[in-house]
Amino acid sequence: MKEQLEAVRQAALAALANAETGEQLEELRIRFTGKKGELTGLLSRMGKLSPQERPIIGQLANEIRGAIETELKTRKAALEQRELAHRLRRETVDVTLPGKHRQIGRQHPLNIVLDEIKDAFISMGFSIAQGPEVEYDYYNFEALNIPKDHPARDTQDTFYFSPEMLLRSQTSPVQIRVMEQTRPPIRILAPGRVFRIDEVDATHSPIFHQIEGLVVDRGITMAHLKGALELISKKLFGPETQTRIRPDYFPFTEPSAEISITCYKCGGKGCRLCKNEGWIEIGGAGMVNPKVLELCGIDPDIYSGFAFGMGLERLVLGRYGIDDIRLLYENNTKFLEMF
Ligand code: 2NL
Repeated sequence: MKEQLEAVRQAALAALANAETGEQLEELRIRFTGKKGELTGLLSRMGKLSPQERPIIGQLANEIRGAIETELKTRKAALEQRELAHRLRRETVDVTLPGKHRQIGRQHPLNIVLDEIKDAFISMGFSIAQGPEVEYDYYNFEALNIPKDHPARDTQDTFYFSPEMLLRSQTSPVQIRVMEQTRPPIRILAPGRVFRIDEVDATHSPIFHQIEGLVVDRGITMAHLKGALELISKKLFGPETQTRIRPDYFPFTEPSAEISITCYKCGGKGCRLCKNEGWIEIGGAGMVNPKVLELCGIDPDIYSGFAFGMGLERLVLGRYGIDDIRLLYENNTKFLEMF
């Protein structure tokens, strides 16, 4: 029995010395000192021993159990220590390595200018209005006093889905919808994508952006229109900028005007950009045609309004001196990084 116990001690200590993982240690613990382990197995046969031998063997068995348990603990601590050292080495941060370059996106020039315009109008009490890009012929033309046989329809080559439905060719339908649904006072800015059949070239794209504005209240006059345009022009192009309105024609406004500002390149002296005019046209405007107000359920005897429309791309091209509209849609990062 004594030899058998010693054999267990030898086997256990040798196996423990070779154990490489926590799981292996746990297996060995069960195998040698567990309830059904080798040591317990031997001790269960102690009943067969003589009364003289029993205490001696019992003491030896306890000593061996103690030795195995101590070795288990020592080995476990050593393995944990080794694992920790390993992890520390593996997770060391080399603070001398160069940082990873992350390319950060930036705002598109169309959005830079659009945000400035929105902010300027919001500061004058306007709200931003939106509407569908797929529109009814009624909202895009009819309600704007452009009847089916009106010449204005020839000049606007529109994408039609059916005789009733189309891709909006301006953002005016957004404002028609607002006028139908709200009672004055109305002060809205309607920026958005619009669509016209056009060949792509340096100055044309079938998809582009328009910004329209509308104010309807009692006593609104052309002076309010001029004031709003002056303010936005100075904010966008600098405090020296002057604004000019001259007669024009749109079916949805009466009277109608074209809007120009002093050339932001030469300041009005005349240069290549403004074709020696000193002025650059930025859009059109006018007093909302009383027929349009009436169609929207607003009494033109009580209310009047002004409206204007500008092309966003033209403003952006001029502002940054970009000579090709296609650059705005290609999303070439070398180009976009310049803003
Ligand atoms: C331009 C000219 C303009 C409007 C748009 C408008 C909208 C409603 C009623 C009356 Cl709901 N008018 N919009 C008025 C005058 C001119 O746009 O050259 N746009 C690029």
